[in-house]
Amino acid sequence: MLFSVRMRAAAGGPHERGGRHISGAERLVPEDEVGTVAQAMFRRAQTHSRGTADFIRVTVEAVPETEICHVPLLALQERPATDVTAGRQAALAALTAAGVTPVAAQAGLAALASLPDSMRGAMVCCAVSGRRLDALAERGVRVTRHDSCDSAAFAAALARQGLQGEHVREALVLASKVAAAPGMVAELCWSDDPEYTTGYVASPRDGYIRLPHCKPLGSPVGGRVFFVSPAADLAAAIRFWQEQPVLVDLPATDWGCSRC
Ligand code: WAQ
Ligand code: MG
Repeated sequence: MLFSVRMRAAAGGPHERGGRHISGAERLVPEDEVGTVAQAMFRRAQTHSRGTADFIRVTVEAVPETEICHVPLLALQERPATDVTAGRQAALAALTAAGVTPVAAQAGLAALASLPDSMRGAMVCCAVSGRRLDALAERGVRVTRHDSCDSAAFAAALARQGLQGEHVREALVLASKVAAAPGMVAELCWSDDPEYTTGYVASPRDGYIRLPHCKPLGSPVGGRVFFVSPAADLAAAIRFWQEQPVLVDLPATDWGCSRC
């Protein structure tokens, strides 16, 4: 049995009563790690750079191993960019290479860049027209119940590539789950943490592409856009993202996974 431990925090009351999103987190861990992980999430919500949360919900839910599906970790690469204009240009190029039309890529990027403040989830947009498809307003689609299959090996392997810190670890796992949904074409993301300006484009075709300078330093507005094929079964994809427990498998050769 594993346990989904997840957290969402807001300031000015709960999200559903208009509170401002501060922080969220997702893990899928054995029982003996639940206490430590839940406590770390609480501390993270309390000390976040987006502000002081006055609503913090930590949910713990048992997940039978038979319900868990495994998906592969996306391959990681990085593109250079020296400022926000170049970073966003690189994002558009990566989105179109992955199969999003230029008009949809432009529309999705503009929707993300013009959010008045961060959502707690992602917008789902058509990869051909760019039109928003989900009806979840400022909540968006919240991807839950996922983790890497071996957190220690994963962190160590990223550190060997010079990548430290929670942002890239969490984003690469989330993007690997997101990419595995039926009909998924590509994802665009940058953080809502004011000090973190690196974003990414991820896709089943080209993997996870890190992009420096996706937003100006100090901006508290970030988010995610999931571009899906017009032929996709949207309800099935949203069910997969929001409900399906997923462990992301590490390629055994490069990553030294002890479990798979
Ligand atoms: N499901 C759906 N959307 C989410 C989720 C989730 N579980 N978590 C966050 N988001 C959305 C939400 O709109 C947030 O405002 C936005 O994404 C940004 O979330 O390789 O830290 O957790 O170094 O701030 C990219 C790392 C880090 C790039 C992204 O996102 C790299 C990051 P954050
Ligand atoms: Mg954040």
